[in-house]
Amino acid sequence: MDNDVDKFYRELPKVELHAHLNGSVSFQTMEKLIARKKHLGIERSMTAIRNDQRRTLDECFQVFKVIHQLVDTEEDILMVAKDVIREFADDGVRYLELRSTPREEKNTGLTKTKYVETILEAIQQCKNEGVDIDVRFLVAVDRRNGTEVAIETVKLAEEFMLTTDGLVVGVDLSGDPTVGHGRDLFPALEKAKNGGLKLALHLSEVPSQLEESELLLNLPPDRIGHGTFLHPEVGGSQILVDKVVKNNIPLELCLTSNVVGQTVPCYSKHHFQYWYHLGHPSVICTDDKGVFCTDLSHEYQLAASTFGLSHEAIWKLSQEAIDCTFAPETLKQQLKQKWNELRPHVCQ
Ligand code: 6MZ
Repeated sequence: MDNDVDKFYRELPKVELHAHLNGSVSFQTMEKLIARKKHLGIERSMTAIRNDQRRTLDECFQVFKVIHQLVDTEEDILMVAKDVIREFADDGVRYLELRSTPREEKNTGLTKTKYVETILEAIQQCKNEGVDIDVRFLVAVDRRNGTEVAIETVKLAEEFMLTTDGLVVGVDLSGDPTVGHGRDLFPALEKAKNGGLKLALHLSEVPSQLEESELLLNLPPDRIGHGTFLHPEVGGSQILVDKVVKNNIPLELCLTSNVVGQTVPCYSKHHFQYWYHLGHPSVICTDDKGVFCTDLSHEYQLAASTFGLSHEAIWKLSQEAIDCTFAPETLKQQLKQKWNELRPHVCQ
């Protein structure tokens, strides 16, 4: 990670809305996992991509497979989730929506229910330990696994939403965008929405998903992950943009991830520019801070330096992200108050 981040961005209170748990595992945590599982022969270089390197999206997805080998017990998940939450808090993140794909591992006896329970336990433990961050959880549907798994995952999310006093707030749709089609997942996502779960969907992360994006926008989702190829200038369409704007659906934008994964050619051509200038709600996020060797302060600084944004504009961006969260209204108000209290110190 680039430690060369100005004090302003570190101290800026931040909201993180797009963070995949296993993609967010830091160097330090990875060392602990590798030491626990020496027999796997996994080296550090196989679990992260330096942010000055470039990879195909497919190569990025190979990295997740390696990380999943290292994180396959309840003990691992508890450690990883607690470390990730503490690291976001240390980086000035005051509200975090973490997402992860429930996995079962026959070898270790891990079940999907236990997987989610363990992450919720990590959130609770961090809270009890006084870590200064509010955390909510999104249950991830991996698009590669098709209709039945999607329905099963949504059921799991619904059960947890009803029993966890608001910790589970929604469902994410993610996974390799070149595999599977949204039409097969539509019924599950619709069921989630009707059941009161919020929807954060990866949309148009790669080109040629126009038809899928148009279909999924009819749900409509509550937030969009990436949305890289929605607008006409990159092969998307005005119809898609109009739908997003009409429904006021915030975008979760991850600069480093998109440039390293080469879905965007360079920082200055990132679609943040397009949506920000439309005045559309756009939230800066990390995606996979461990894999892409970044953190949220760095991403804000990157947005500022690339697009010439003042501290005032960055403050506004971070504050407006509060309204894009899936937090209840009372918590949104508390967060806004926290931002107001911190402002004189951060913007002095
Ligand atoms: C789509 C992504 C992603 O769920 O095991 N994931 N899905 N696009 C991306 N852009 C780079 N980055 C991560 O975290 C890892 C999983 O998150 C999804 C993939 O399904 C990946 O396997 P969890 O915690």
